[in-house]
Amino acid sequence: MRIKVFTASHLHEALAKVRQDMGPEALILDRQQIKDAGGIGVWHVHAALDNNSVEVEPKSLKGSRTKPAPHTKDEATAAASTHATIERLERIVVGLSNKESASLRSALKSNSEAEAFDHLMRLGISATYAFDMAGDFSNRKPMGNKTLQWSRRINPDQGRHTVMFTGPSGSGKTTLIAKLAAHYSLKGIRVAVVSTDTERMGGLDALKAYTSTLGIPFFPLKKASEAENILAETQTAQLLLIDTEGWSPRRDACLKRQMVLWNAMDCTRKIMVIPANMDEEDAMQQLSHHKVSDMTDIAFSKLDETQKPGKIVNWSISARLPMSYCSFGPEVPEQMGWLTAQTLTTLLGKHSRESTT
Ligand SMILES: Nc1nc2c(ncn2[C@@H]2O[C@H](COP(=O)(O)OP(=O)(O)OP(=O)(O)O)[C@@H](O)[C@H]2O)c(=O)[nH]1
Ligand SMILES: [Mg+2]
Repeated sequence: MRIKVFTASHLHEALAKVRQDMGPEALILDRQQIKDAGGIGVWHVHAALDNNSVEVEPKSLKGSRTKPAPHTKDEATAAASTHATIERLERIVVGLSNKESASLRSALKSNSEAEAFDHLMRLGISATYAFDMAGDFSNRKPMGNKTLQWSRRINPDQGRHTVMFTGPSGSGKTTLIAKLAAHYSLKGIRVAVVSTDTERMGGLDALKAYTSTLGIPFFPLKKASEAENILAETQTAQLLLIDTEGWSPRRDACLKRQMVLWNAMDCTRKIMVIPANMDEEDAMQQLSHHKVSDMTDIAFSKLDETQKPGKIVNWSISARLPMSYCSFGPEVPEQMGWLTAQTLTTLLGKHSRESTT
């Protein structure tokens, strides 16, 4: 673990330095304002980064993994002491995160910013991001937070796009593809749909029905060797949408098999679909999987089924994936949009109004 102290005259400047140097995974251990020799307050922020945490251990393995037996009494004592230290650090981190929210709130410039901060926290946004966003949100301005990334809109009018959607089982991939296929084909764009969800019973049925209603070509892709033919048959399509089997980092074999098919299709975009009603930590675990590094965007479904839509901010920042589509209902082709700084402000504003009425 790397621990470093960052100093600046304002708290938000010191936090910006932390994020710039250590990235969004940095853990804020402590912060305090210290007066220098001239009586001027300087913020000192202690931050830590675990350099080894490339992948989060799957929850199911936590505690269940057989620990290698210590060989000697000294090793056993050292292991027990490490375990005690980790437990103590975990308790400190929980305490610090409460302290962190309070100290961030007190560093905001006005009451309306503090109220905005409270709203954003209630909607599930992490304290540091809520702090960064409070100013814009209190003025109902588009979220200008530098750590938030927005994807470039997909514009099939300006050249062919091959867009693949992946994500946990039941996350809403097929529904989103059906919405997009309907939306673009009704606008006169030539759309074709491919699905790699060929192993599961009924995996192809919903898309087959949607595409036949819309009169759109549909191709199941079972083996990578079939990709060349499908690409040739769909070469006049301006938008090629690819549906995939739901995956989990715990089912690596399925993921490996799927990736061979994705790679054969030469995708211009690979979009991870996460349902907004998913448990925050479970989604973080999915997003921490190294295969996610292949993705280009993140999309969110089921925004209508959560009281904490702010989770999408934490997920997008921590996975370093720019926000793209969102879906807020099961209806095809409606209830879908593109997330921008403005639409995020509107979405979070709508929720804050709803929760106060
Ligand atoms: N309320 C709500 N329901 C949705 C939304 N998107 C999808 N659903 C519903 O969620 C369920 C699963 O959606 P699918 O599109 O089949 O999800 P999937 O990711 O393709 O699922 P698998 O292929 O099984 O991995 C269906 O009942 C959809 O109607 C949404 O934005 N809001
Ligand atoms: Mg599906």
